[in-house]
Amino acid sequence: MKKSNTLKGLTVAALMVLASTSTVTQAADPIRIPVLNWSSQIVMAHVMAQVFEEMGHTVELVPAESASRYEAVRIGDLHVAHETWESTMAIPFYEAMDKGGLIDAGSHDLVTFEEMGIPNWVIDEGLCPGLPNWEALKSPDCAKNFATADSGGKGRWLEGPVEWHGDVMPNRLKGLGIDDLWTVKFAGAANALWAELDAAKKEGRGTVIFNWSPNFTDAAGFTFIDFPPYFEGCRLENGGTLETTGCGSPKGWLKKAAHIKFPLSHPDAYKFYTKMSFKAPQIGEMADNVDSKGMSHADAAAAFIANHRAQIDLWKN
Ligand code: TMO
Repeated sequence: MKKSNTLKGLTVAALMVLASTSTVTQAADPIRIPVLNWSSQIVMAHVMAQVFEEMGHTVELVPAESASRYEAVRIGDLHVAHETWESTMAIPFYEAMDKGGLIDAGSHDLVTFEEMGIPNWVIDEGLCPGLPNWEALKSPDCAKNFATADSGGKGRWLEGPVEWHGDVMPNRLKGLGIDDLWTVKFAGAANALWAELDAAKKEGRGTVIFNWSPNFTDAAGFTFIDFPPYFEGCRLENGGTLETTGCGSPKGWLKKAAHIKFPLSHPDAYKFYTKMSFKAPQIGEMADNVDSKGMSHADAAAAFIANHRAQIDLWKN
């Protein structure tokens, strides 16, 4: 009995050393969260950072790029990829999982869509009769209402940054046989898409931009164009042909990826991460705090946490 008590005492002492060691380890090994270039992703990064700090962790917000961040998660340079959009990120996500080192930490509670579209006033003002059906874009009278100084007389589609989807949209125009009337320009960052909405409205010209849902524009009057239906492999970059690559975008999930060792290195943070599951209006709110209300990303995150404190606290337990 005495021996076992001593052992018990030793075990407790050992556990206390372990506990203090693991606290030191946490301080030395910050949780690394990627920061990309659209508002909800950045605000959610700050939400997680602020919550993890409340839990006693240190956090690093790491500038990252959309596709290559999955390899960074795989090898542990990043711990998470908290906004993984099926339509545009499923392939690098599954490739990293296949190589080993990246795990699926669950999905947010919503359906995603990423597509070219128009603000509703473009339809209301009759700048391209027949929209949102894509066939309206075959009309030269429509296309000319969407020309800009840099579009060579063609109608312009303003895509997101080229690193988001590469040639998907230029190939879409070719696949639809309307690349003689329309051309794609790439925005430098998401901000340029919202600036384009304002500029086109001021100039009274049509505009087609890449956009997504959930986003702050869900509440602001924006319509996605109806393209031929998506099917698995229709895009040129997924093995499709010129005949099929005119297909539109799929509806999809919004997943959370994690480095395989995150559950072991930061168990409580990982547990929060697996429970954290936002709904569409919450993603819209994160974006709206920045893109409509003009808050900094950190302030937008703090406001979001304050507005959803009970939910956040539930996920922390
Ligand atoms: C990945 N995004 C939401 C910008 O389309």
